[in-house]
Amino acid sequence: MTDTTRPLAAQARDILLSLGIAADRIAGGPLRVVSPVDGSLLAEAATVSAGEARERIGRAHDAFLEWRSIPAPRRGELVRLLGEELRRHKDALGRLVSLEVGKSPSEGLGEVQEMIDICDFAVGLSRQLYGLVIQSERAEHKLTEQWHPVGVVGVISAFNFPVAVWCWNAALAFVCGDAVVWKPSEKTPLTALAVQALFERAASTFGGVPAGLSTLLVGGRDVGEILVDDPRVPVVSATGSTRMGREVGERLARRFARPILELGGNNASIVTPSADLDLTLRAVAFGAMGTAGQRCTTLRRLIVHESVRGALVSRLIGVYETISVGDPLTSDALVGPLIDEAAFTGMARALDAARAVGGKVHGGERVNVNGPGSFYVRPALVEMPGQVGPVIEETFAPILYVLTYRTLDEAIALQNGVPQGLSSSIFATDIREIERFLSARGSDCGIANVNMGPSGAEIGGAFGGEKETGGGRESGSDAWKAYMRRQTNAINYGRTLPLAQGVKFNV
Ligand code: UN1
Repeated sequence: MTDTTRPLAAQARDILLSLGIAADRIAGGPLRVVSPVDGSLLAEAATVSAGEARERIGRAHDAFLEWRSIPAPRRGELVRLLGEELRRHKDALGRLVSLEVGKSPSEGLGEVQEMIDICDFAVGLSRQLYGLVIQSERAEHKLTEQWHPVGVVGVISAFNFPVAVWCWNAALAFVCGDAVVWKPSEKTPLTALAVQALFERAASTFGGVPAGLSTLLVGGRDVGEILVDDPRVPVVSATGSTRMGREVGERLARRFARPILELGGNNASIVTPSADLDLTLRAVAFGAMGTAGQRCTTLRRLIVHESVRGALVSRLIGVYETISVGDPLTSDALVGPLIDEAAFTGMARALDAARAVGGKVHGGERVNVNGPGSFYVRPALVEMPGQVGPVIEETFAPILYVLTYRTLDEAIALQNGVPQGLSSSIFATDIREIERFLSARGSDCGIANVNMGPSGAEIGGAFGGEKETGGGRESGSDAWKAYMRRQTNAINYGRTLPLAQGVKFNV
């Protein structure tokens, strides 16, 4: 168990060294890793050079060439062992997530649980990478469709889910027969080092895993670009801002590589007259303020029917005024720190922009918890005159804009009237309103929930969204197909050669 009375850097170091990470990987390197909890320096991580990055991608490619021939259920065994390591080290890794990202202990552990869940899912999947048998139009012919490993999968992950999102991608990629090269956020290399160490433990228990099957590239943007541009990487899964994703997507398109993009969200909930307001209040609180508003799926817009607006907003203001903001490691505060000063500046700028167009801001001020090096805020509730100004942008901070509607059509138009399309939800007990929201004319998002907020998805469903969210799908359902290549086979088992579409070609 980690000694939680030690300074944060010592705790992080204890965890990393106990997992077998060499001390020189986390000291004296060029990448300064700061804890958002108190602004203290956690480590100075080593980074890879451009040459090393290319060499590691090459090794990952070699590993793929071997791994693709291992039977998929056997590949699943490696992922099962990874899940075992994650179970065994759940407390330590969860703690490291809290140290590096500032999540509450419960959310840090929840992130590791999400990894375990996707490992379990992938193990089952390793026996279910089903193809198809298709009826042929020709006599004594058969059409089949099968799925093959695709190659090296590049994963570029964001700070807010520093390890779970890697696992969504990697657990599927490994059972699909691919190698994985991971470029974690520059803000969170320590959790990435820890996960890579756990993978290596699983690999050594498995025995005979080709070297380089899972490869970590700690570094900056330049390293990310090398990964995105390398022709040996046919699939790149990137999570982050729309600006980053547009660049990645364009670069991948130039070389016809496959993108899996999970970019900005600007998620809304519609609160209808039939909503259960007690449940709505609790769901809105978690959706908008959980993880200090730093989830892709965070609730950012509340679209409330005029008949319930007064009652709901006054209760919400009460919750916003009293919600506990504090050190996630030493208190049981529900709202921890923002990741850094830039996040705080972005929040302040959005609130100014909201005021400038007539928004009424409740909360949003900085709270001094652990001195000037860390950035804690009281979450902001902003009553807006309409969907204008900063409301159509994603600000990665706990700001909830409140809008009012009269008809459900109007509410859905507001919900869909932003460039992003990740997640959405409706609070209602009227089945017509619920089904209308879920219908083809309803929410345009990749995720549409009922009587819960837009965040906190389970791994079993496909995760991702439309429009500027990037269109990628990760995690459950049939998201695995993006990590394989599809092959159509036409097989003639007769002695004649009938041509498709009845074409004649007699030589
Ligand atoms: C993200 O914020 O990038 O649905 C992922 C959720 C989490 C994952 C969020 N399971 O909120």
